[in-house]
Amino acid sequence: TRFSPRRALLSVSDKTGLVELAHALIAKGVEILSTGGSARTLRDAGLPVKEVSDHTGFPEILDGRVKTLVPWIHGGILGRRDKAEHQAQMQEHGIAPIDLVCVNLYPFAATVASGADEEQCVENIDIGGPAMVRAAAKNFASVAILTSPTQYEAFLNALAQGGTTLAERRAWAAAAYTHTAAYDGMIAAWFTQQDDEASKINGVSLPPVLTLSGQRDTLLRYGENPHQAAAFYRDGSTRPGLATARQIQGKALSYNNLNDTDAAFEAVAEFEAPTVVIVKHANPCGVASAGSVVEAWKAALRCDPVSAFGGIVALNRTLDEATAEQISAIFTEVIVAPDAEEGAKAILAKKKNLRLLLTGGVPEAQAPGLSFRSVSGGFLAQSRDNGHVTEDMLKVVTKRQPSKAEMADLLFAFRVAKHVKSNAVIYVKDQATVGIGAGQMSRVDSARIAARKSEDAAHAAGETDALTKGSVAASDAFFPFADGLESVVAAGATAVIQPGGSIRDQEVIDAADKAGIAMVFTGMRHFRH
Ligand code: 93A
Repeated sequence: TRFSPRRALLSVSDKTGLVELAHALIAKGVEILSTGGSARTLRDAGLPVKEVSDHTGFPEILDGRVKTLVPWIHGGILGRRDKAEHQAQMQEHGIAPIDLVCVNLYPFAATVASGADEEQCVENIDIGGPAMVRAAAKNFASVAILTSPTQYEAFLNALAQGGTTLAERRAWAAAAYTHTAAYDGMIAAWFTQQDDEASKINGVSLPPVLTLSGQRDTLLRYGENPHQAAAFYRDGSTRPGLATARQIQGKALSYNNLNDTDAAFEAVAEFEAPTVVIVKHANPCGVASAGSVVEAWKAALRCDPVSAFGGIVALNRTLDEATAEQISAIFTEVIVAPDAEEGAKAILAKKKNLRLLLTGGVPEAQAPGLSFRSVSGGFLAQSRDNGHVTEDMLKVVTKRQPSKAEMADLLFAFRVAKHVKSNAVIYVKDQATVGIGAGQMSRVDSARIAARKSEDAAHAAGETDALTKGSVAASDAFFPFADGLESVVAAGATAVIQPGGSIRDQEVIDAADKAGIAMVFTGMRHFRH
């Protein structure tokens, strides 16, 4: 059964679409109640509107802190239409039913973001708005609640068809509680940031209460595996990355696609020069920087062309025609880039299944933030790994100093290591990975796997020497014993970068000196699990 409102309360901070909505309601004979600023907007547009204070006979007081927090509003929203006692009590107290509530809240987040002082932020904590939103959502049996201008069109369509359905009102109620929960979450986060000095770790304060909240955006076909369910939830972030990605073409995105795309794009964002990252199963299988994107692609692909098949490719520059041509020569699942030339788009259009995502920018590798992982009984939260090792942080611990070229490759290798699952050992030559060992329980195994993969790559390229010969090596965490170091030396590395900090550092340094290689310590570890 469809339901048409006779009385509506419009009280909005974001006045987008307000006049059009009221106009359509008035045309249907609906009485409009409204608070100060909203009423003014409607009157200015020449629409008949009744101030809430005239309706209730009670003025807006305390600088507007109490506008709608009165029984004549909340009784009108909450009274059950199907209960005679409710109807009788409403009559007795002169409470008229309100069957449409359209409210969006004081712009708390925008006020905080504008750098406003504490008093202004506090004044922008909406109390009456969420109370009405929650009340109307509770009475969804008879009341419609709209919390965003994006819902007006659907509402007006329903009205044109004779009124809103129960299913529609229930869906708006769900959106309403999601809205107020996220709103309170932001306020809680702001308060805890204000006075959480005591629980700061490394200058980052972790809130005592964390509510994960996000708007379900895309339902995905399934999760990591077909027997799992999955969706992408937006957390409101506008940082370049998945949040800003527009899909230009290709099949629908899967859970694994999104996870891998994010990993690839976060990795490519570490580099200033034109860079390409190829990811497979959340690990890079080729990373290279060069003078142009197409050269970077060729060098990245050379590292592990077998794994690159069906991979995810991320660029930190506009995708040009030459690169699009090259990438589309092999089977690729996703390409993500800040932008693409029209010619490049035309080339990819021939590959119907290939997904092209354009984001308008690259992620900020050094931005702060929190990352989460679910565990039984809750979740783990940590500040984002935004660590960025630079040359001035490095300490040369061997007799031999790295050459200038080795130094550049060492830094490159360590930035890649940050994005490879632990234990990570990476070989790099000329700003390109030539061997990546990922996700092993023993660091020696990661070193050996990387070297072996590099031999395969050399073989595929028709070269006789393993690509690791004359390379540099990075390890995401310290070598606990000399054996890991000896294995990268055996692979042909001439310089090594690692955090240092093992109780056996001296053994490892001695082994490096004995082999005549250079080694630098970063003092920063990049575990990634
Ligand atoms: O200050 S409040 O917490 N107290 C109230 O009683 C109240 N009633 C509505 N905020 C209140 N509102 C909010 O005012 C609404 O949520 C809306 O965001 C805003 C609309 O005010 P105006 O119509 O004066 O622009």
